[in-house]
Amino acid sequence: MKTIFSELHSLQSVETEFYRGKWVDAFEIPRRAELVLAQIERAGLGPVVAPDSFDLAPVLAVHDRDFVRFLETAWQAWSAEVGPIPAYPNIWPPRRSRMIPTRRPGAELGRYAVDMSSPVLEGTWAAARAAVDCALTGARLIDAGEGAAFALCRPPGHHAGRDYFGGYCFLNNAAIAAQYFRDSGARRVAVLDIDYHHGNGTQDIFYDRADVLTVSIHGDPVQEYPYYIGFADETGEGAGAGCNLNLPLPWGADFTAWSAELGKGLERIAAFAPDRLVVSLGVDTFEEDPISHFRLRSADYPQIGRRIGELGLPTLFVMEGGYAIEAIGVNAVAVLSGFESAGAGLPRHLNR
Ligand code: OKP
Ligand code: ZN
Repeated sequence: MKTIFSELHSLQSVETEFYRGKWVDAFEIPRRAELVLAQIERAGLGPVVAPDSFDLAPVLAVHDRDFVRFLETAWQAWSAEVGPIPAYPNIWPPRRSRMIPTRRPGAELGRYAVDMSSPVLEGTWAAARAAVDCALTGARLIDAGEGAAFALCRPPGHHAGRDYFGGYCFLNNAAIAAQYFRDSGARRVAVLDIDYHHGNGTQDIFYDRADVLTVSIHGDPVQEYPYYIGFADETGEGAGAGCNLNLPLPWGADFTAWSAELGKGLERIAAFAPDRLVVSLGVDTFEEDPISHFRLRSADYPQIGRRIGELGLPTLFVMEGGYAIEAIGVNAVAVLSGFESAGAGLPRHLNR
């Protein structure tokens, strides 16, 4: 399958992050994407192509206009006042505050940020836009007949909601691609999120909709980020009732446990009979991941891909997390190769 990749990802780069009360070496670093790219080439997965440029319409089909305006202008506003240093929130709106619009840079940051993991830098907007372009180009390739594509997105996206950012995410690449599929004629789209962390942004964006099924397998929010959302009793609301499936697992879950949840997720997706599948592909489920607590091994990842491939759906993989730097490439590409080994991902005209 084709990989869509932009060098602009490297514009989102910090040395340190605030983790458990300390500034430590950053986990979400440009080298992550470089190592996935290197493994794609080593494994001969397929061509690596640059993204097309899309206008803001597909972004605004998912995200709030004022939030997008904020992200686009935040660096300019912050650096003009504070200087050329990373913009971190240090204040958040209290509950029941009236959310009176503010253009004070620090106050606006806290209004839209949910945590301190995603500083706004000079190149953040360009990097986030490029990641969206990768996802949308992948979606476009699939609409044009490819059976699968891999959007090597960085920064990741699944924690970004309609009007908030955090968890290393700014724009929700997977959700934007899912909505693009809807707008290009897919009647139903499923999003399967296999990152270690709950895909809270994606869930939130589609929570009241019957046309997009969201399924996430993740660390139980009782123990794990994002803490406030991702519980099994969150099943969708309104027209979307029954169209969200959360499959939380406790710290220490191994592949046997994880695999059983994948089975439930795949079964739900098959019953939903979507026209397109988007996979939020995180490999922070790996046993050596430095910020996560599942116990998957490298040998497990091809099986995950194979089982997703057995759905036989046109599938867009979108890169999310994975912080065990030495294994991220091997594990991510193993999912994609496993998917192809199921006979999935061939151009659709060869299947018909
Ligand atoms: C992004 B992705 C927990 C700190 C968590 C943010 C994690 C974001 C993960 N003590 N920091 O889903 O891989
Ligand atoms: Zn994650």
